[in-house]
Amino acid sequence: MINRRNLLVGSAAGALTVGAAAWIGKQPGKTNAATLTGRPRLRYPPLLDASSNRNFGLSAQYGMHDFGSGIGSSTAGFDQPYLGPTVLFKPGETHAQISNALKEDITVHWHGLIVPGDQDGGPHQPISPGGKWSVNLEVDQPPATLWYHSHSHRRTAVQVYHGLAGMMILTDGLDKERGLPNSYGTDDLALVFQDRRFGSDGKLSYDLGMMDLMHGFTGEVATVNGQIDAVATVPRGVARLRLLNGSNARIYELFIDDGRPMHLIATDGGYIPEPIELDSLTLSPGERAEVLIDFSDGNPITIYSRDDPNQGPAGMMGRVRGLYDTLFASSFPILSIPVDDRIPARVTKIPDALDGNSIAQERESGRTRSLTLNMGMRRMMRSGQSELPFFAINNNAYEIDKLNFSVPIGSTERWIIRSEMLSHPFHVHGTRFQVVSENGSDPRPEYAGWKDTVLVSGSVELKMSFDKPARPDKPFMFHCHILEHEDNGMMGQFSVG
Ligand SMILES: [Cu+2]
Repeated sequence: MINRRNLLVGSAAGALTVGAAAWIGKQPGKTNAATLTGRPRLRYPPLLDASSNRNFGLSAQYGMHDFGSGIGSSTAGFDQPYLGPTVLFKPGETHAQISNALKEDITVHWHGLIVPGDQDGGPHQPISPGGKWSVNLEVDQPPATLWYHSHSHRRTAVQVYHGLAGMMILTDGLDKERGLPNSYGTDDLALVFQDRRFGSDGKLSYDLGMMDLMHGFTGEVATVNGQIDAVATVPRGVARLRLLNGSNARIYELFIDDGRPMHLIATDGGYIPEPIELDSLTLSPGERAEVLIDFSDGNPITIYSRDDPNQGPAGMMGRVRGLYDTLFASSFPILSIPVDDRIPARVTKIPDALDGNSIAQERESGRTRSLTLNMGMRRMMRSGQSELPFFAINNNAYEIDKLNFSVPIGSTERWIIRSEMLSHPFHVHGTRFQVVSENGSDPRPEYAGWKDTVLVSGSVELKMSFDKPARPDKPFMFHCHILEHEDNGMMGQFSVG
């Protein structure tokens, strides 16, 4: 059953909030290995290796998935009941064939892959029920952890929530030379963090209320790779964690219970020049980070997150829920990782340097664009007195037939993004960017590398180049990655040519 251990704090249900907070406490201590016995082993998505044959297929299907409570939920996935395989591929050309066995349109967007608009898999490339989409991905970017997910017009949130997502690893085969762990599922762990809500029947629930729409849909239960309460094991050495926030809306502020650091080695766009030691790491929806953790002392750890700043006292709901959040806003455990001495350790040292590219752009930026992520309540004439939420960018709610602007190919631009009411993770298709500043200061260390998604809490300044073409009928998207915001209008589109 779902027990207190996996309940997140700050959920909609007050009683659960109190219970979980009482169990979790505000100061996580050290993980006790004895408490981990009997918990399920974490499973990793199957590795779909397309690196040599340069060809892979994914089939969207309905499924029945047990997150670990013993009760099956209706879900969807690629080639399996929930989520999809981890696609391993190399720079160059790779052919992908997607088939859709669902009863509704889906798309497959390659989040972080810098490819032309007609390969991007956005809302203009629906795959109808029973249909197929065949695409040649032309990839010429550095190695990175990416992901794929449905990006259906107004249906992204519900489809991703039910499982239409998976990880991608773009590799150049040189990680051994870099001194990095690269044994998938042993010392190189693919971790998809998602919070989920379960009804009183124990089944997955996506009952979108007004407040869920405003804040984005969050759940009270932490899952990793679609599992509740699972335990990963690592060798007594250095392990690499590929972290993907595949949640619809939850922002994680991750830290390790015994205070040991995480060594950041890669951001959305791949390796940074040298590891950065972090005590905590913010990961908003859509973002990825690769970290190394040193387990050579043999002690188990638990990865925790602080509560979502958008849901707690700092968020809008804080003013309404007030007291509960102030008293109980806290942390919750996501994943415990004990050491298994039987697994041989290959890497025992954090490398001093990586060969990541500096993010300083050589090219001078031309045009500056200012984009404000708008949200609020609007009185609807037709519904009488009731107010309904609205979402937009620069006061334009997304319209699939309307191009917001065109960018000349080969140009470099400065984008100033501002957020309203909440923190919003901002994602741009078809490019990668440098975070020049956050609220006028140097960006947080997590933004030291190339990014395609950035959390905007106030304002950020980004610099990006546009080298991939996108026709007006297959444009690139820019949007909030809180999926309920995206689906309801906090999105725009542009062509490059
Ligand atoms: Cu948003």
